[in-house]
Amino acid sequence: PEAPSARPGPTAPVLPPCPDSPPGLVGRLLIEFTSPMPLERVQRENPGVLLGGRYAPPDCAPAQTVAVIIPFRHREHHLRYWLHYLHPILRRQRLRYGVYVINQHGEDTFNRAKLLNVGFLEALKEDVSYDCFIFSDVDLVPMDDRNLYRCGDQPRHFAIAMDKFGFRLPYAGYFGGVSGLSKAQFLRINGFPNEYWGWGGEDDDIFNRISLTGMKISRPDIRIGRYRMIKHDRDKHNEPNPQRFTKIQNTKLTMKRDGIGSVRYQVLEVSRQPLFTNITVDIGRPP
Ligand code: UD2
Ligand code: MN
Repeated sequence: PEAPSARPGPTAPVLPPCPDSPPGLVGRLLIEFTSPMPLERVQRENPGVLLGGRYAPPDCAPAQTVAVIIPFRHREHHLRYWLHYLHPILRRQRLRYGVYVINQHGEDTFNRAKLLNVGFLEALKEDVSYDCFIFSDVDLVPMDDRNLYRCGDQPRHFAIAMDKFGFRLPYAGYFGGVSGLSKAQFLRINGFPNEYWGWGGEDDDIFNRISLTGMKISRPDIRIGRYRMIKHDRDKHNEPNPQRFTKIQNTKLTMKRDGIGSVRYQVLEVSRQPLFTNITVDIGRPP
């Protein structure tokens, strides 16, 4: 007798695990920011992305679920380029991911690291299964899709060779731009500092937290970790923070009390857009 033919059952099919090195990557990419990028076009070109900027590969099960967190205020034209370039890259990388734009409400001094802390907590409220967090400036686009946006056994620094720094690491302890930590790694350093208002220093404080807890930064090959930054002037209300030099001397003392365990904020709006989730938040102002 013939074996009964396989019929689709009531449950979803079990997908095979996604391969460690995704097939279908293209390597070096041409990245340019010349003509403006209409959001309608980006939406049209990314039909597989679900409401809120969620995506999962149709053909395999990824090992991790990645929340991409973007600190944001008044950079809509940068965000459109970011979405245009990153969605196809993340899709080719076979990631299960969501994109969260953490938009600082009001015109008080900008606070990048505090917004990233908010992003960590709010992404987990959207989906408890996030176990990898990629923190990305809105103006940074990778020039090579082999730079995989996943977490590993050490915190990862992705943006190591930027055009604005001549495609070199500006200094050994540099951790700015785009970085990634697993949930466990993030909690181990008590998250990021909330007390860096204005430009600078917060990335060095995060580097200190990682070193002080005995972890080591992992980085891609210098030929792969290449980035373009969209050229911009310094924003209003994000002046260089004059306290940054003394603050980064004191990470060891401050990291226990200032971090994910002490972040206070108020969510004003969560709005699920076609290509990202926008979370507008009141994070207060410097004391
Ligand atoms: C560098 C680092 C950045 C951070 C910063 C110091 C690079 C490529 N990046 O960026 O990671 O450490 O120095 O704080 O070296 N933003 C807004 N609206 C604003 C201000 C900032 O959306 O009004 C966001 C946006 O995502 C931006 C990011 O904050 O990309 C960093 O600010 P920036 O681009 O002005 O600073 P930059 O390029 O010197
Ligand atoms: Mn920038």
